[in-house]
Amino acid sequence: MAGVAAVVPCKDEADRIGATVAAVSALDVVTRVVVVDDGSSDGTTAAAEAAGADVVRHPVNRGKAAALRTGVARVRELEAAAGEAPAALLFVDGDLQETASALGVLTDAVLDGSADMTIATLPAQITAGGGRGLVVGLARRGIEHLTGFRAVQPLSGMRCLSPGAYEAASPLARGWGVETALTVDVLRAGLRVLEVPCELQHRVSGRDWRGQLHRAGQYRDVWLALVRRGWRPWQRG
Ligand SMILES: Nc1nc2c(ncn2[C@@H]2O[C@H](COP(=O)(O)OP(=O)(O)O)[C@@H](O)[C@H]2O)c(=O)[nH]1
Ligand SMILES: [Mg+2]
Repeated sequence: MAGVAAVVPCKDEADRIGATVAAVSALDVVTRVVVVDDGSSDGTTAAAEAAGADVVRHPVNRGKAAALRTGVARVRELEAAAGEAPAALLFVDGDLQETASALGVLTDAVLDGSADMTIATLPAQITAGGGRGLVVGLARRGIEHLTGFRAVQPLSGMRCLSPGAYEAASPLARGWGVETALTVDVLRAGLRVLEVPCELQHRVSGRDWRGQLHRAGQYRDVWLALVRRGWRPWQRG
């Protein structure tokens, strides 16, 4: 595999994206960083470009899965133009800032072929907030029911995928269902998934109305992704 290409989907991260891009770019194995600005209303695009990322912008907000798809298409386009083989993919949330430098441990197992997809598990977060685990519980139960895999942090967005794992998970599930569906689809293709502890800190959604709205949207998308893959949570057993 020809190194690692990072894809950073984000919205309204002008204050954080520069530090995130700098930290990811500094990883030895990372050959390019593509930021997808998903209809931000702040200076996210300018900040990402100033930090040296290749930026693709959605004029209107289309959700995280669409942003990832746009980012991977851009990576493949750049590789084809340069005559390079497809790199492994590193999906990175835009709000990790300097802590994104800890992502190196995610790439090792994919590059040495011992896993097809790695998922970062995060330590306790310094910032306050967070939900009451409803969405996490839903995703964990659904993934376990469909695949037998018990995920510690089923919604973690930091993942490294081999080109084959990405193909197996395509087309990606919509919106916030993308992480849950990635795990189910990669496992169902007979590929290997590994959770790897990673010293990351991100902005945690709060308990205000904005945070609750975010979690309601997450719940809907995770539920849809699981039902579309055959889980019937309303039936027992
Ligand atoms: N593509 C895309 N990314 C988003 C959107 N909203 C948030 N994000 C990004 O998704 C990541 C996680 O979002 P965040 O608000 O931190 O949620 P939390 O970590 O689940 O509490 C961050 O990198 C955000 O910039 C969106 O509408 N579209
Ligand atoms: Mg966050």
